[in-house]
Amino acid sequence: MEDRSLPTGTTDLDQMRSDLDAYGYCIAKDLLDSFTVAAIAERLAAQAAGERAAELDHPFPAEADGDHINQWVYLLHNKGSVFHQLALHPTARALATHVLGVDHNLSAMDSHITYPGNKPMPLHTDQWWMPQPALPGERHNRQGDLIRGNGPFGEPTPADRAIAPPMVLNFMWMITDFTVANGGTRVVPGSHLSGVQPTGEPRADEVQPEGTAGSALVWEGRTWHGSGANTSDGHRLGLTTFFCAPVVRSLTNMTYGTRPEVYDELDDEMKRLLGFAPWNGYGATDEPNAEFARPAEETVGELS
Ligand SMILES: O=C(O)CCC(=O)C(=O)O
Repeated sequence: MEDRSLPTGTTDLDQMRSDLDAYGYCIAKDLLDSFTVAAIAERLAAQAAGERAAELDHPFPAEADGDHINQWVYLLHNKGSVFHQLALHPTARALATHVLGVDHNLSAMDSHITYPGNKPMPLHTDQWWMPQPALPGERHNRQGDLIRGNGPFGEPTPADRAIAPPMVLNFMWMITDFTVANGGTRVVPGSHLSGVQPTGEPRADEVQPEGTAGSALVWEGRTWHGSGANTSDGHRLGLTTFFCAPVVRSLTNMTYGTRPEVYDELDDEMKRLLGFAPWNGYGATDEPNAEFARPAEETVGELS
């Protein structure tokens, strides 16, 4: 029987915020109209097919060892201006602001396409790299020594000591319907408050929220999650606008990876999201207070 106390699809922003706070995820319903969904689906499917045909496709997400079936399409902002509206969408930005603060960046904008016969992803969090808080006198974890998949492990129940805050937010757009059958994302409700990492194994307490194309499943960086097995006869188009706090290194190298002809067409807000604007001096090139970092060819080189 459906647990009515868990988040269900909503168009109410306050409900989304409170679901994120209480459960670590929410379902934002009906954000895109059917014409927009169709335009995005068409561009994405064509891009994915093109990358497969050119043998430039990426079947191996870091979290899903040995999955030769699913496909990731990276750096979508280079692959069609139709995708930009997703990163700039007011609901995505409002929830990124709720969790990360007014200043946040786009860490990645990728698609994860689950095809029939795939393997489900092991449960993981998107901020396995975040050190645990340490009490005075306790030895801290050195951030640069942390390794994906190395824990600390535990149960997804509320911690009895301080835990780290969320530093990233994953906004997974459903470009097709997300169903249990086609590999919709699994999440473990409440796991964001545990302060520990999942071992990767499936769990009895995971849930797999379903939603219609044009909606989004949103989870914060500490929430245990992973994609599902696609047992259907169709593909699932998922598109993630993944946001991070401004001092966090982005998952995809957005500034180096932005194609010059795409950069020339970006508006200032998209440039800021992609990390071209310094944040309190971080991310600057030669002028910490410049509105936007200057590209290498405009910076000062060796002088005498
Ligand atoms: O594709 C999915 O359903 C989940 C993707 C995921 O786990 C991730 O982006 O971290």
